[in-house]
Amino acid sequence: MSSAREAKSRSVFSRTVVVVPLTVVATFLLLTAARGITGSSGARPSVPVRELPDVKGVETATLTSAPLVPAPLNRDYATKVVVELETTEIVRRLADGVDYTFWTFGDAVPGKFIRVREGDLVEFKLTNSKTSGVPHNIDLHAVTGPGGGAAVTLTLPGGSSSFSFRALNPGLYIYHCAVSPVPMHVANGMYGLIFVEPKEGLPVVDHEFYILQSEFYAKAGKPGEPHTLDMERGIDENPTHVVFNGSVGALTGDNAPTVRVGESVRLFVGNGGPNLSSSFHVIGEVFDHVYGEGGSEITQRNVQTTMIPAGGSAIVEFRAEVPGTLVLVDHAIFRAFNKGAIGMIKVLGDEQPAVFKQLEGIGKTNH
Ligand SMILES: [Cu+2]
Repeated sequence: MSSAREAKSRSVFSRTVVVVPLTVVATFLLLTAARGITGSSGARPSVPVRELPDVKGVETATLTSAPLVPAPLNRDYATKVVVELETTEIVRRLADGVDYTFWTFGDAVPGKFIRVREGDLVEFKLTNSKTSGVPHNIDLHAVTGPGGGAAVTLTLPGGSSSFSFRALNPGLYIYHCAVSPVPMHVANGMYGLIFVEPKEGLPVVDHEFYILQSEFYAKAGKPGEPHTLDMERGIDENPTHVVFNGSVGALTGDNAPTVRVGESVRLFVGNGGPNLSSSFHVIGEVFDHVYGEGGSEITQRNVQTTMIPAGGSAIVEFRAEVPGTLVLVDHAIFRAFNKGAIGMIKVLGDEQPAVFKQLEGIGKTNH
């Protein structure tokens, strides 16, 4: 046999040896995957069919500006909830020496926090200030329906629109403007959070706070005029500022919320983007619970840093065990120390040396 034929023969042989086991493995994997889908009983799991509960009464939603959260609803029935929100265009401080022309929901960046209950019939009324320069609308990620509501809420300056939706899925959802060009409306500050409280409620905590990360792409105007959006920086995903609650320092110093040692804390955290994902971390704490991606279940315990995608959220819970200043950061750390993504929660109370105690050294605790 020539060396060429020998080589061909070896090649055919080795291919046979390899191909047969691969076929067996592939068949095994397919069967295993099929069993995984159908379950051991063989019945296919179903996407839930949601019952629509009876709607009793009507109430107007209480809306809050960050870092405040509306109180838990404590209702055991569904109701009709009226939500009224106005879009505006206002000039406000973004950072020291940087005023910016924000586009807002409710004169606030982030927009007002909305809290409804699973099963509620939400009647949403959007108005656009007559001082606005452009139309706005709203896409609530909690909405099951065209555009999350954006398809039916295009609202001219001085106009209004309304629609209703059922809060079918519990969880924490971003809302945002979706008028073209969408990135411009989002980059100018048009986002907020709506929480659809599970019908059984969440565990009672001592404090709930509203935290939203977003980034800005600011371009200086003419002397004396506010900064506006730099579209090129936006396209390049190169922000000038990354912030919690709409401006540099919105959650630091005198703006930092205060809790006491031993109290439990829940943070409703959103990421308005428009581009960056957040590596959300609290320096000096561990999240006892994370409701991953803002869903309605605790998906992880004992977490250091949780990823929050642009247009997404997370709920985190912890107990403040020792006094000091907790520091909220995007742990993509240049954003924190060079672009503004720092917030604080002050924990007041007695030292807890059984948990934390300085033994020796020149450092000191930060409270
Ligand atoms: Cu808009």
